[in-house]
Amino acid sequence: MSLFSTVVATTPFEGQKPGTSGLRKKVKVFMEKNYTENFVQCILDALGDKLKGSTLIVGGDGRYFSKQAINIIIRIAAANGVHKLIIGQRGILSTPAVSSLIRTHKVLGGIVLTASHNPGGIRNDFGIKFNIENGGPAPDSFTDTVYELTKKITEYKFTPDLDCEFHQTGTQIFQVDGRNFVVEVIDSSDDYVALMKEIFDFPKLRELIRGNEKRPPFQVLIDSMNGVTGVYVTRIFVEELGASPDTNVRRIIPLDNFGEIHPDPNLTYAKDLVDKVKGDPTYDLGAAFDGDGDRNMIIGKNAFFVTPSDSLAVIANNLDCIPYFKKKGVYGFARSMPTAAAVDRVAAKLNKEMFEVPTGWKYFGNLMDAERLSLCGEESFGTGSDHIREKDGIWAVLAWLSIISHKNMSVEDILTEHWKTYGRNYFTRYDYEECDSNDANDMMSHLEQIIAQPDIVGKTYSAGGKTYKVKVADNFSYVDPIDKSVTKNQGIRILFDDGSRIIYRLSGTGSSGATIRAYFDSYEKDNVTSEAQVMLKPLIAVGLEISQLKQFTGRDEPTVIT
Ligand code: VG1
Ligand code: CO
Repeated sequence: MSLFSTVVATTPFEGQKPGTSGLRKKVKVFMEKNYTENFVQCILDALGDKLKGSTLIVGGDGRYFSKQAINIIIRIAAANGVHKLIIGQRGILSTPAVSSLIRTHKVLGGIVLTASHNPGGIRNDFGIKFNIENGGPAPDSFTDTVYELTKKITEYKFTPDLDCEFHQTGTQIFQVDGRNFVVEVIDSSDDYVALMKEIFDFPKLRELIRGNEKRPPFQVLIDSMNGVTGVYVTRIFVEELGASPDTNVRRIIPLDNFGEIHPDPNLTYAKDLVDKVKGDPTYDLGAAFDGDGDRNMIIGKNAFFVTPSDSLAVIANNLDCIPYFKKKGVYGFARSMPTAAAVDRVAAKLNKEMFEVPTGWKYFGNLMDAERLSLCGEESFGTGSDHIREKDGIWAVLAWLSIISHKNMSVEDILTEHWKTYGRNYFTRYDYEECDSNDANDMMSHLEQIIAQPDIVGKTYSAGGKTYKVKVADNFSYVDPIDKSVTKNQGIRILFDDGSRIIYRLSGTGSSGATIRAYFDSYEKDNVTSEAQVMLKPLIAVGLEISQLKQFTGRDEPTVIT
């Protein structure tokens, strides 16, 4: 059947500005007439001449409104001369899987439908993100262009009669405006599973999970939190590695509202998993992922918590346990600025380059493409390597299992050994979610004034019997070593002369109000087995005093502590 596109008149929406990782708003906002259409058209317009005849990957975490959004994307893409869309079956693709598909199929990019760790369902959040040719999140220059286009859009192109199912795998060819338009629906996990099998030693991991004559099965509890990773966990952990579908995995059916939970793998929102592992001493390791599968949380026996900053450092220190790195070699390491500097110590010892970038995975891509960076992470439960250009939750768990199998040690013993070698960076993050935006902005302006004081360097602050002397106070800015692009205002930093740090920034992934993130970290050479919250108490007190957070926001306590 021959189909024809039309041009639909529209008017701009305010606020279609992508944040740290795509555009995130309430589902109801995306449902407004032309809201999603406008944004998708602007993404395609920002691709310029490369768009015509191109192929794009489309998929997401399956949250509420995904299917409607995919139908919109299909009709707009066809009308704009895109040649082919490769769509995950039922619209399901984890964020790491999209990144991998872009790379293996060598296509122009991918549209990822997710608001990641934000809750889903009709009352909650939806999101759209564009990933570029290298498989990574679009850089600021691209998203700035998209945003500018959204402010002046007057029409979008649409193929109203194009009905395309994406429930079954297979290829469909349509005639649109006299051209072939192809939709290939693919299995959501085949490509990703193949990639993981190239990176890790699956027979060895299977032996760990199943046990052998010398050691009992290593008991894991893998929690997909009703997000997209369920599909991949079933394939990899149950089918490939032989984990029990009854006792080793949980919440593995992706639900469009994530079962009304907050699919964010941290001690607050994954408390259910923490309690299960704590309550059952047979479990050796617990892991959880976020809605779109790029984040991970690792806990050991009795729910011994591994902070993401430490997880990154431990993986960096043990890359020789992973066949991929043995084959490919190891370039440098990187972390986002607020991430504690544990990995820096490993880099120094192994004589590797070390980079500190702004918050958000998009800042790692150039370094990876230039073969300067192999492994990186963020304190926000993101860990990944140059196998793709997104953080990768399942990859991180497989990396940990590889280390455990190689060293034949428990999670806690691996950490303790690491701290004894390198010392420990105590770290915590306080989130104050859904603050009033004006209050949060006022507090940030107040902090700007503090760091602008001429006598700030050398100033001392005391609490709980400890005194901290300011060494540096600034608003973090970054020059990309590869393309020299400059990113400013990435967080207020107050660094003290004993190496302790306090950082304040506003979240760029929320969909309403403002979330203040306060990060605290300090380094101890010898005292490595204390409680982080106890160790950091004086620093936190100083941080709250400097920011006057309570006076500005009225908040006594953070909503989430990690
Ligand atoms: C947060 C994290 C950041 C992460 C981003 C996307 O951003 O702090 O480290 O890269 O989420 O993660 P913000 O601006 O809210 O602090 V995901 O898993 O939501 O794509
Ligand atoms: Co995510």
